[in-house]
Amino acid sequence: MDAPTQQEASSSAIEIGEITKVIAEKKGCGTAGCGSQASRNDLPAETWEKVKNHPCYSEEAHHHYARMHVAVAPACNIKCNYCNRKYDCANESRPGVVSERLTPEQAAKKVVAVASTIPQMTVLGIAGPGDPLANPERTFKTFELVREAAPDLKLCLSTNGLALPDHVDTIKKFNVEHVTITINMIDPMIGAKIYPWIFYKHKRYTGIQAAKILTDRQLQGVEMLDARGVLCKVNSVMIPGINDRHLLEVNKAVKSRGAFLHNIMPLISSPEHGTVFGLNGQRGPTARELKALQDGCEGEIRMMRHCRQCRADAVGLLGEDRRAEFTTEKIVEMNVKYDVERRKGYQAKLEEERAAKTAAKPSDLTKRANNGSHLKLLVAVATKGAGLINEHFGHAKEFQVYELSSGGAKFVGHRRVDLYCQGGYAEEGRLATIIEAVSDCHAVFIAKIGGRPSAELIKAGVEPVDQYAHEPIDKATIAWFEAYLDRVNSGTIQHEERGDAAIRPRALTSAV
Ligand code: CLF
Ligand code: SF4
Repeated sequence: MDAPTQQEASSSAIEIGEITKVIAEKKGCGTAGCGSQASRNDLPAETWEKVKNHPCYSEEAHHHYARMHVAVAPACNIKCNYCNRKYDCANESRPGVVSERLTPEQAAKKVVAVASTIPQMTVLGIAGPGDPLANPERTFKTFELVREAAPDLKLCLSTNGLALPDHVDTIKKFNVEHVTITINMIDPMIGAKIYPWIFYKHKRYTGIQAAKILTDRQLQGVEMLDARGVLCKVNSVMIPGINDRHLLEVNKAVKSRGAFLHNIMPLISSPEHGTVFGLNGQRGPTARELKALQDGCEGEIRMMRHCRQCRADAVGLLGEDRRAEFTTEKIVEMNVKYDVERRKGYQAKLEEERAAKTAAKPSDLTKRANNGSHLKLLVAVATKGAGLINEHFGHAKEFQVYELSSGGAKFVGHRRVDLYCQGGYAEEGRLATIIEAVSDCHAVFIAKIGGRPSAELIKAGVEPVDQYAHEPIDKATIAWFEAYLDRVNSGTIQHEERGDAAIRPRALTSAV
């Protein structure tokens, strides 16, 4: 992605200022259970049961539980300017990736194979490669087959919402407990800049008329899901200069209609993706702009910040890519028996470990809250999952970003990076872009790091921290933050505010 121009940068500074004002008016996000970091005590028991092991609906769960998508839905009924239909639906998928299309029968076989191999895989989602509800027969047939073969899996789908009101009862019938709608606007004037056309009731609509129909159907869909007790997540693509400020209104509108969670994702646009926005130079937001908007929305509704804009055929923990283990060829050769009891046993053990970690948190947080510091800073963490600092700098495909304050360690996003180590050799050309991606952080936590990247991070003012290798992220980052405050208080170091970091579009050749 190109860096913002001076004009763009100054206009975004105004936006960040405006959004900060909104946060101040709302007195920040002090409410318990705010964000998808909600825990057992913040939610009604019935809702907690639905989200506790869904990696997208619970930030904490995404460290432990996996999801998979099956690409059974090729057609789409609308056109988004950030999508190139040669590729997958960009509403829940990065542009520039293509999935192998499956029949419902092939999909069900794949689900059984994956869930038998990965016992922490708890959710089957259908998110494309087109719109699942523009392909209702294939989508619901897949759900039917999976329901029979793997009854303990949660079912999930993601849609643009145009056809949703026609299918809400079927969604309920198949016990699909989680539905995502991508809502980028509630103002048709803005919608006309995002959607050139829709196809509705055998007719093509364009411009404001198309956007009006789409927004009415989407908001109706949110209300209908809420009335039937189906958890609704809203995804929004942040498009600077088009819908960025407007997403504050979208946030209020979906909250008032019963949406459970709001996921604001950055536009990923690059000319090589061949999308309208990619070709006309529309930029995506910077990390700082995205965070400011997410912070501004947070008092209204739980915000999701750990989305990986994954593929329509994604398999594994969020941010992990295990598709290569489950190609059609490999699945034919696999001799699997779906064992619900074994899966339950594995997950029960996982829950025990998770409960132990949660029980250990309050004393850490109480200690922090007593410190009285007003400082807030970001740190980046290299992790393979399980909530641990367990990845080497050179092997990290992404860094998870935490905001540290007297309130504790709060997950606020992630930064994708290209691998520094490839086949045992360091790719020196990549080091600068990796450091740029975490340049707004005060420290990077890693299990191990080499001399050169360590020296370059220090030169960039980012502290490499490897003394907490394989320890829990919360505990380690809080301990480091305490030591940091001591260093500031004793005058050993001076606290400095950090600038912005870029969110770069992912290279077309990247594996995840
Ligand atoms: Fe898939 Fe989406 Fe269900 Fe999750 S993804 S259909 S809710 S199971 Fe999750 Fe992937 Fe983000 Fe989607 S990280 S793109 S939000
Ligand atoms: Fe592309 Fe998805 Fe939009 Fe359809 S709904 S045009 S597949 S991004």
